[in-house]
Amino acid sequence: MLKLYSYWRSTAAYRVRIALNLKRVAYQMIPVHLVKDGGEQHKPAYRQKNPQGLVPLLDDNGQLISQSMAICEYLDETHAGPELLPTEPFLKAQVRSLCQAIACDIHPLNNLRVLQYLKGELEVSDNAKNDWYQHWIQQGFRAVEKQLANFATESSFAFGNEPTLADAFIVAQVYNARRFNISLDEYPRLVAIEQHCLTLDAFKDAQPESQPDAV
Ligand SMILES: N[C@@H](CCC(=O)N[C@@H](CS)C(=O)NCC(=O)O)C(=O)O
Repeated sequence: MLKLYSYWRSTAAYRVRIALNLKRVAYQMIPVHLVKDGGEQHKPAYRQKNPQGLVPLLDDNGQLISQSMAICEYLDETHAGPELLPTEPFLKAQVRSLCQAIACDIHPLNNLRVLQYLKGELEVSDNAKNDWYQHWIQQGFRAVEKQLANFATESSFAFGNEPTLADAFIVAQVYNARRFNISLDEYPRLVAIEQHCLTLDAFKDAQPESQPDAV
């Protein structure tokens, strides 16, 4: 059975849990506590598996895959079921473009280790750290909201009539923004997609608070 190294509050692991559920793939979840005792992701046993010291990490019968986008695409290619990346090239490019806007340009700036570095080594105040978080989320969300608006569709999903990786990445990142009390008033499309997706079991069951390691 597939194993997923995950942490309940990890935005990147949340994306993969949604993808696994959408594909209806059974998996064993192995919790990696990112905070306790300085973070299990830094322990040699985990670093051996993922030298980046980040979750998620997928173990497919001993074959290890890091990076949520790579894992999601691997799952899509190796399992039957609904396509998480559309076949039509333009639509597929739109999905990848939105996922990368989130995974490459928004999320890394607000990752745990970045916030810890700001607070620790650089000794910035809590207010300055929160300003940093808000600045990058809002700049990123404004662009993504516009990108979605430019893609005229009647669908409740980001692109096309079925959920794709774009929806998984949006739902996880909006969860993260809510956690940090970011106002979402400027992003009606992002919120509408999130609310619609969260009516579906695949998304609901992947929610952080539903995970066995949630505290
Ligand atoms: N680009 C990576 C990001 C992975 C990542 O940043 N994971 C975070 C949790 S969301 C993490 O493990 N953080 C641990 C740390 O910052 O020490 C992906 O998409 O998988």
